[in-house]
Amino acid sequence: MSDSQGKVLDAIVVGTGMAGLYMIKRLNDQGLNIQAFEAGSGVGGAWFWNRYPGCRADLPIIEYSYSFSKELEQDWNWTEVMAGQPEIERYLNHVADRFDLRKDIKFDTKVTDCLYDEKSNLWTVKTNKGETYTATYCILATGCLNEPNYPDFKNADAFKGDVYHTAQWPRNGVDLSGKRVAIVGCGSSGVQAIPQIAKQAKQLIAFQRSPVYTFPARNAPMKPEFLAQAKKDYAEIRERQRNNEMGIANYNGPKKEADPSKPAKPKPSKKIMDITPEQRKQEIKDFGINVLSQYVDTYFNREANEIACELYREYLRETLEDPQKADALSPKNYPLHCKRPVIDTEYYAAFQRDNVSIVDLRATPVEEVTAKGLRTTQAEYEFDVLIYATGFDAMTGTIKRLNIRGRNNQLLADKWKDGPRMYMGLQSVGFPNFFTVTGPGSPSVVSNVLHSIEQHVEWIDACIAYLRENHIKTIEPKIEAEDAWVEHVNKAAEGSMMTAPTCNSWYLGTNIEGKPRGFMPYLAGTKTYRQECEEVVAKGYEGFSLAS
Ligand code: N01
Repeated sequence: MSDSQGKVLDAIVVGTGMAGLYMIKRLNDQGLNIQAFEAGSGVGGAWFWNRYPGCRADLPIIEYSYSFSKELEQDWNWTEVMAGQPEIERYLNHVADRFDLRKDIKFDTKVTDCLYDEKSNLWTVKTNKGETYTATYCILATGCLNEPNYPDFKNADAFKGDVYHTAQWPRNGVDLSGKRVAIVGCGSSGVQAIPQIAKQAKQLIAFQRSPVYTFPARNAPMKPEFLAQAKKDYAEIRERQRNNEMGIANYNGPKKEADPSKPAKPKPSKKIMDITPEQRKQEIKDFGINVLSQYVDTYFNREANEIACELYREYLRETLEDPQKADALSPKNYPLHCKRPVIDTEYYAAFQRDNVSIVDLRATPVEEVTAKGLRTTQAEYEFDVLIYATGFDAMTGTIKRLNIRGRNNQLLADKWKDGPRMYMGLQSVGFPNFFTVTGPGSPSVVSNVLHSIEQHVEWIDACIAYLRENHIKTIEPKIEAEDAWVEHVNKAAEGSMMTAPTCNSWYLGTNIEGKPRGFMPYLAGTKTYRQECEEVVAKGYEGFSLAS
């Protein structure tokens, strides 16, 4: 059992999205003999698969880009403030070429099994191509949002038209012009896709179960002078990211000295509870609806949150001409900040168009898929194309579908049947030398995920270097450390709107039928988490067993 040359590899990397690419680069720099596998035909991970119309970053791209290469930062010229999928995919291809990473990647190859052998301390990895590889370290860089979720509709295969999922969009695109299109799901993907599809399609019906709180993205073409300044300021931007719990610098150009001759620029209040109802409305007028997402008390105080929710609904009633559409699009039964923030470009404007309608699945649920469309409890809707924007079996879906077996042949999916159990989101007891990049129990998706990816990759890379230098054969968490970490992760999420009893989300796993409810990412923040990771190392890999 070996790679094609008959050697035992040092490491195997599964997945070549943002995490996998950087992992390959770091391991190459260490001089390791590695092999990476990619199910897609190109690099990019989420940015390879999610190529639906309107797909773009939800953070300013200056901050959602690699920081590991100063030269890359200087050379790459972003064209939009919040870059779209094509540009990000181009960037990741550039990264793969620039750092010569493709030579280590097998494309169109799915890993099926990762099997640990206790006698040799090696991992055997099998692929859908019938190949078998053996390595000392196995690193999953499969991303948190990878396994598409399809609704369990009755007669799901009955529809005779074309069916797509936003997370598996065809590489050559889809021409929707003149078509009658239906989209199921109005989360981040649906919210981005709907305005773009509405412009092409003859008719668009949005089948919506839960309306979202969404805020304008404020994307714009990148101004050359802003980019030039950001390039000068990158060191400071990265430092500010490291000092922020979300990994976000909120960079807005260089800090300007206050001009004492001019009145200070007004700022919104910090807390919604500190201002009167009239002031709240005035602040929405002055700063835009986004202001509601910025009041700090709305994150933990239910009363403050409900005030913001009601103001949001009022804003919808004022924005949308059709009161029925306004009502259908109004989130009612769960708090703001429960789900991942959604940002949009002209989402509500799309619903003002005559060719766009909405079906409220809370009032009239889907009964079945038919040959011509979808039947709800109220009517049968006919269309030519059905698009699922129904999200992902997030964080654990891909990992649990792999045949990952550790000590005593234990299946990782079995160990995680009641929820993921990891130490620091990096390793799981019983699976020595097996790492996940941004695994459950790390900040990952509740932070600027690329910032978290870089931190995790660097930690894993340094850990492997340490093991090799010190002739340590295996690293694996201690059970008491793992148990304590799971408890610590649960505690960190307590009291947050993300774990409110009325909240359902993919963070909690409740979007997938039968998945146990539990908050999977670590909410204490990236700065805190980085310090905790550093402390673990400073104390000789505290919480891990190292075996020589
Ligand atoms: O998935 P979602 P997504 N019948 O789970 C509905 C990232 N992302 O792909 O809320 C009917 O948020 C579901 O309804 P409900 C980002 O992290 C980022 O949109 O479960 N409807 C919901 O409306 C994001 O959070 C960007 O009641 C069903 C929708 O489908 C994450 O990906 C862009 C249903 C799914 O929403 C996931 O976003 C896009 C059913 N059986 C995505 N099942 C950026 O901006 C599900 N739904 C970078």
